[in-house]
Amino acid sequence: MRIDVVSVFPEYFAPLDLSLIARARQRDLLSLHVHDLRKYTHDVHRTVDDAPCGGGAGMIMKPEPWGEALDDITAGQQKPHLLVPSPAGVPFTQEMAESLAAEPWLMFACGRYEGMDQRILDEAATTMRVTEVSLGDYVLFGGEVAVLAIIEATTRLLPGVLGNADSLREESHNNGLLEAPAYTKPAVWRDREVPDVLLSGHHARIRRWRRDQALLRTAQRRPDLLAHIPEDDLDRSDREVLRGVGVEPGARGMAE
Ligand code: 6GU
Repeated sequence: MRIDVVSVFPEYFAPLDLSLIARARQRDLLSLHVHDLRKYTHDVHRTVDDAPCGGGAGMIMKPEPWGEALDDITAGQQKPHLLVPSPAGVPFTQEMAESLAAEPWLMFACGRYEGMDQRILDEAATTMRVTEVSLGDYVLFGGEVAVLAIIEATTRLLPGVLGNADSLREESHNNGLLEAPAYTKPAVWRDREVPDVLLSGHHARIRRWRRDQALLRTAQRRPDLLAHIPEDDLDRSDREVLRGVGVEPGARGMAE
């Protein structure tokens, strides 16, 4: 996979030289390039923003440097999928990470200030796929941190990037529920015990306990996720556990 990132703060992406992403780059599983938007300015002040038309607070990123940057980096036949981080985008999800991981070329355009001139996105959309994507319902200074998160979530799904492929398999097996709590040795630490069942060696019971914990956690923290579990995925014990915390399994609007 190839990834290009354009930003006025290329230094933000130093973490991509660390750890598993660095290893993926060394092994040519990932070709990653960070570009400084200011390289595509021509005035002494290297201006990338201007006041919003129609008035209002903050500054808007100017179209000219972005136009040049996108033309330069994407010159040629094939075009990348352009991702633009924005609190006004569609929510980024694991499902989107899986779909991005299957693409040959991603490009990230990091906005700063109050956003980008809309014509940058409209123009880009005439030659490439453009998706505005949000990390969640809160506001960051700019897209850089969001892009780091999206790159990490996506590249760890590329074949060969994660040392232990079982980790990925187990995640998908947790099918729409939050993970159960996890423990390691020692069995007692500061008078706190690892739950007996996890030390029992009884695999069926351990599986059941983890499933119960996943259901309880999800009901408490993310009841919205329960609404997406297909009815047929819930066995008798699952239903009992959910009823125990006042969730009526299968009722439409289980999320409420
Ligand atoms: Cl993707 N960008 C910015 N600037 N703020 C955000 C965001 C993205 N997601 C949540 N808040």
